[in-house]
Formats: sequence, structure tokens, C-alpha cells
Amino acid sequence: MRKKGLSVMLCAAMAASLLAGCGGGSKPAETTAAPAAETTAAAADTTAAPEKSESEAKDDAASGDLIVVGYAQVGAESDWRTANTESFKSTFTEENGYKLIFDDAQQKQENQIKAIRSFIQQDVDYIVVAPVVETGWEAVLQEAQEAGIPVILSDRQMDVDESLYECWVGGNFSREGETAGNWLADYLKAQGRDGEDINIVTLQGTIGASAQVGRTEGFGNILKQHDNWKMLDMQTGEFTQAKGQEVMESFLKSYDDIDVVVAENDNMAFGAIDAIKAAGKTCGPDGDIIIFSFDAVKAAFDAMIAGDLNAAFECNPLHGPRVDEIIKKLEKGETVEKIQYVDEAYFDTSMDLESIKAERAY
Ligand code: GYE
Repeated sequence: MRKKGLSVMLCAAMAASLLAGCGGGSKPAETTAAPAAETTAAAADTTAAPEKSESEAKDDAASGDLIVVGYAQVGAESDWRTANTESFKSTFTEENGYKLIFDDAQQKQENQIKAIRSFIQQDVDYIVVAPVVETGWEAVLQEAQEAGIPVILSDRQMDVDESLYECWVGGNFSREGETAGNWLADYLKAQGRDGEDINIVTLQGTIGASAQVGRTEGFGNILKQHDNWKMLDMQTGEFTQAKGQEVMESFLKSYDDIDVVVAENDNMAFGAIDAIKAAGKTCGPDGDIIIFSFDAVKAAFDAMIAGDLNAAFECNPLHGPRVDEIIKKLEKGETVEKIQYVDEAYFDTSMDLESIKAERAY
């Protein structure tokens, strides 16, 4: 329940006990809140065209017509992130009854903390955070709680007491890592290489981000089961193509016997593929080096179709509608599941990738 709803409820409770009116009614909060939400949607529909000026939109928000959501986004480091931002922007529209305040933290936690503090100051109805890293959030989440603003976590998790947020929705990163490890075991077996020594390097994501922590751990769990697999090196490529390429260049200089590259997102794999080719080597199903990555964005399908990438392990970025559903439930005073994992698949070059790609939204 957002703050304004909560104050209606408190007021209704006080009214009931004092036998006094609360803006003219002592109806239970549920019955007051629901029609208000309908009116909001109707008002938003009828006023949708012509477009409102920014100050008019602010007035609406201030008067409580729209649900105001502050989204503290990580940055714009990858195709996945772009799809995630687009998912929020296209869901949290005035037509849908929302005013979205979007902040891009450029992959810096300090910027995200500033954004959350500014959302608190603006007295938004909900704060949504895709936390860049897992630790260091207690103080600012406590401030949001003291201000009575519910916090929803999306994408990556936070290492905080769960009383500080309503719920989290995102991918199961350690499962993704395990799925990738098991895929590699099967792939090597099918090639008759399961008895060989296999040298592996990993391009890690932003250190301390759930997507990095989980994928490293999940793949590591499977690595432990294979004595012949050796992790030569692990370094961060910050989830970007440029850094992925740079780190892969240095791996190639340090090791001349790399069999497998694990890229903790697609964009780092794209950079690594460029580095491998520039070093005069090949990768993919017919190449010298096996390479796979996480996310499975459309460009990863292109890389698989081109024969450069072996496999992509899906991580779904379309969290906008999921968070919308959560907010709608909270608005009605319903409880929501604390931890909500999204189902995910994987894709490799043995599949009909052209037709799968055609069906995909990101
Ligand atoms: O894999 C990567 C992005 O947190 C799941 O962040 C997300 C990751 C995603 O930069 O591409």
C-alpha cells in the first residue's frame, strides 16, 4: 500500500474510532481506494491527448491522480539494460495511470543512493531499484521506510534485512550459471572431449552485482564437479562490450591455450569475439575457442547464427509489467510474494535460432 493509500487508511481508522469524518466519509480504506484508482485511470485516459506539459503532469502527480514511481536504474551498459529501461518506460506511462521519474546511475552506487534520496524528497508513491551491487543499502532504505515509501527491488538483489523492501523480482542468476556449466559438460561430452584438460577464462560482470555473484557461483558449482576443468583467470569486464574486449585481449596475451570463455553477459562476449578475431583466432561451434554468455538478447542470436557464439543463457529483462502488477496488488492492500523468480531458458546453435529470434521481444 503506497503512502497516500496508507494515510487514507489511517484516517479511516481514526474516523471510525473517533466517530468523526475523514474528508466526509468513514468508509474502509479498500472501498475508498478502489474507485479512486478507477477514476485515476479514467482521468488519465480522457486527458491523454493533447499532451500535458511537464508542470501539468507534476500537478496531477501532486494531486494524487497518478501513481508516482521513481526508478533508480543501474545505467545503460548493455542491450539487456536498454531493454529493461524500455520495459519500464513503456509500462509506467500516464495512460496507465503512472508518472515515472527515471534515473540512470551510470553504474555508480553513489548516484543510485542520491536518486533514491531525491525520490524520497519528492515524496513519490513507490521507489523501484535495480541495485548496481548487493551491499551498502541499509541507511537509504531505512530513510525510505521512515518516509513511509514502499521500495520494490527489481533485477539484482540487495543484501539487506527483508523488512526494508516489499519484494524482489528478477532472474535466478546462480541457476543460470549452473545451467551454463551443465551445458558445457554435455557439449564437451558430445565432442568426445570430456576426458581432456579444459582451460577456462571468465569475463565477470560488475563485481558485487547479483548477476555477477550468482553466475560466478553457479558456474563454479559445476566446475568443482570436473577435475579436468581449470579456471585460468577471472576478471571483470563491467558488463560492457568495450571492457569485455579489453579484458579478453589481455587474457589472450597471458594464455595461449584458452579452450572456453564464459562471458557473464552478451555484450562482453561481443567484445571478446572481436578480440579473439583480432588475435587471429576463431570461436564458436567450428572455432578454436568455445564461448557462451548470459542474457540472450537478439544480437546474441545474430552472433550464434553467424557462428561466433556457442550458446546464450536467458535472463529476462522485461520487468516493467511485473512491477506494475506488484504495485497494483499493493494498491489493493494485497500481499505479494517476497522473492519472485522469472522462468528462463537457454539457446544454442543446435536450435532453429532464426525462428526463435523472430518471436523474441528483446
Ligand atoms: O545480465 C547485464 C546487465 O543485472 C541481469 O546487468 C542484469 C545484468 C545483465 O548489464 O547485461
